Amino acid sequence: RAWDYAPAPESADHVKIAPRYGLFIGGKWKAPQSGKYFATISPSTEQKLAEVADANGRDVDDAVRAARTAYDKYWSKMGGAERAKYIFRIARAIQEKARELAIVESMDGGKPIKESRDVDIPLAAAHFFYHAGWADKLAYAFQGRRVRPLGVAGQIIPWNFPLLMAAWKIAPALACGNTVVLKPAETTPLTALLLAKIIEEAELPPGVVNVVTGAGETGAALASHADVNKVAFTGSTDVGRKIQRALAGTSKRLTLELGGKAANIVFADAPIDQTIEGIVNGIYFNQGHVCCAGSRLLVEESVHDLIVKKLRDRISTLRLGDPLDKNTDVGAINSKMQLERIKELVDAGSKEGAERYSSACALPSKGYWFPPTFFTGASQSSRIAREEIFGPVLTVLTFRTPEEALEKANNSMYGLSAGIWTDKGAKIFWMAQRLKAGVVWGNTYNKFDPSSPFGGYKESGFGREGGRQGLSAYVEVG
Ligand code: TXE
Repeated sequence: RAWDYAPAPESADHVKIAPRYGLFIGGKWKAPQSGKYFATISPSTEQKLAEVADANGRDVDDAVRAARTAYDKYWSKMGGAERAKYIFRIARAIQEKARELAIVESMDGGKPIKESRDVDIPLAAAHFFYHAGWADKLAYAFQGRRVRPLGVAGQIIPWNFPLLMAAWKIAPALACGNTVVLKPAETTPLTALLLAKIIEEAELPPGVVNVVTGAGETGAALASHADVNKVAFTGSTDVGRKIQRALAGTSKRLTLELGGKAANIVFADAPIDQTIEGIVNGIYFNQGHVCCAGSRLLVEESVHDLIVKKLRDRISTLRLGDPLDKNTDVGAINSKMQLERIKELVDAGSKEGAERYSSACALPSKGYWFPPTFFTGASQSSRIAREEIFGPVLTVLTFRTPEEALEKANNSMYGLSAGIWTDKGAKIFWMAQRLKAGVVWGNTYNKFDPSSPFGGYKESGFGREGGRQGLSAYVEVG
């Protein structure tokens, strides 16, 4: 495990977060041209962690120019084996700093340390290792065809898996010979900035990776910059649409990874206790801030009451609180704004007549918190059954036949992922063939691997990240 590599700090007191971070452009740390900084706070304490540069259009311009120069001068000229060495170095450095990265991730974003420690950081390292392996095998990956990089990639990422999303974006871009300007989310910029430090220490040629921090305007300036060849975005469906509109009529390549409302489908013959764990993991992992969260539970009618009872018992044992406590199961909601969104949809659920159950855990007085919650008796057309809540809130629906389960599961504007629980393998395959979802899990949930392509159908976006398919987003094949 990546965790085992890290000799360093035991607690937040040992982690060095600088009081202020500039922009990482052309291999140097620069002050923003406007002179403006914004605070990033810990959502579990509401304390300021650091000030972070607010990049404007001119900073974005500098970053894109640096990326272009690095592309022309170094990166596009380098052989794949040489690029691989740099990417391996980044992977190793993430492992060496795993503990520090995990702590900062949990402080800045609110997620439980056992998740950042065992999932986010090791997977981020794994993503760089995996793509380092492809860097000198691109011709093979595309059956001996001529493979060329695209140029400068503008990458905009969200706040739910800050370091992991940076890895998902940067690793394939570099492996394929592109250079990068990355814009992290404004509520969770710190681990992307620590990654920039790692990249600096790994001595990548200056400008191969640039990090510009800021809010939506910074992202918009990056996406629409004339000298960016490829835009990769993970975030809300609304912003995804805005980016699509901004790019219409340009020759830029685009991949979008947007929201979801995944069906987690439980048949009566499923192994019940394993399934309960899968349901809990599906929706309460990372406070439900997961685009592929199993947020619509479809249960075969005959086991509905049993599942609901067991779920109720199980969520009353989940420990909510300090993200840095390794016994914590449910951490803080990422931001005040996200907490408001969750509350609004939960209120709508109650108003629409669904029955709400929330675990009775005490909420800390400071910070942003929401207890693990589920709704029963909701109608298929209610807001809580259709809209992405992006919080620890599950909506339970029922079905009687596999056909009905399929029809309900596919009745969504989204199509990112789905889960199936049954003791019949054939049923899993039958459903998986027919589900309109990019990822389908059988008797498990939220399992990720860099070799598995991830991405959506319908309004969950287009393009794949990970696997050989993910490389296609960063190359011209001719
Ligand atoms: O996302 P935004 P928000 C969903 C989830 C959540 C909702 C809103 O349902 O409740 O979106 O979250 C940058 N041009 N997901 O408002 O705004 C922004 O700075 C370019 C699902 O936080 O989409 C950040 O870096 N960029 C999702 C990134 O976009 C812009 C993960 C994502 O923020 C921009 C996050 C613009 N005009 C939220 N405006 C998933 N798929 O996992 C903002 N940004």
